[in-house]
Amino acid sequence: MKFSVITLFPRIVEAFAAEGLLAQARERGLLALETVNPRQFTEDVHQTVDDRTFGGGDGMVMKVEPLARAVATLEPGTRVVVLSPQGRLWQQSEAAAWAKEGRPVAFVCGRYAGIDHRFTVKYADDEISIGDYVLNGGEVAACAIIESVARLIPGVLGNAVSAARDSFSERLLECPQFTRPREVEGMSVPAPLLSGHHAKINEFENSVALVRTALFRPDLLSAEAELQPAVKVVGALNDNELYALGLTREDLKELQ
Ligand code: 6GU
Repeated sequence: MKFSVITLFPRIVEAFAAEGLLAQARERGLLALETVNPRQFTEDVHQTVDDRTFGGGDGMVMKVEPLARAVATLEPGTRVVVLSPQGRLWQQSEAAAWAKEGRPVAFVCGRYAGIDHRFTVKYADDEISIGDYVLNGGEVAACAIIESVARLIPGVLGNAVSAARDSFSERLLECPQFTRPREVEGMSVPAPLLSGHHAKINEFENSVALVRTALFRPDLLSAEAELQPAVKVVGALNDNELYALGLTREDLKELQ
């Protein structure tokens, strides 16, 4: 799958994609990444990519023409996505759909006070945000979206099971994980995880996932979610096991 990033700061994105699983995926030909700098497509000696806003607002706005010329270099059929805090909120379900479809994507990264809206109207298929906070530009958002899609492309992750089990694929927060030793600083690995009994481990992990989601991300929980059996399973732990999960008896009481 091919990703293009149209950005005034290509080194941010190139450094990001030169490490870890993304770098490996590129070496193996599972994904391609290019950056395009709109400054290459300016025609004046100052290589101007931005200008003052009409209406007298603060800050500079990115001009249409250099961005339009950058878009003209893309492979035909590329999905053009403007990144801005005004966009639709990025979601795991969409990451999965893009990875499945495999259509090339180009991200247009705004800087300064944003992009002349006529570029978005004419050239963008989509406008996306990664959350309700403001970044200095779209580069970090492009990196986040690329990583969320790339890890769902078959072969990018070593272990195919791990993507399916992650948070949000099942629409719940994941159960925390532990390794040796069993006891550390007054916290104990919960006994059900040591039982070696798969059905029991599953029931326990699902219960913890449900309880943690109810406490920390109630917005993700459906109205039909059966919370009380999960609260009972987690409530059966001793204090040191509960501590290891970052939970208290008071947390559980709140859910009853
Ligand atoms: Cl996509 N861009 C900027 N500048 N800020 C953001 C964002 C994008 N998503 C959340 N905040």
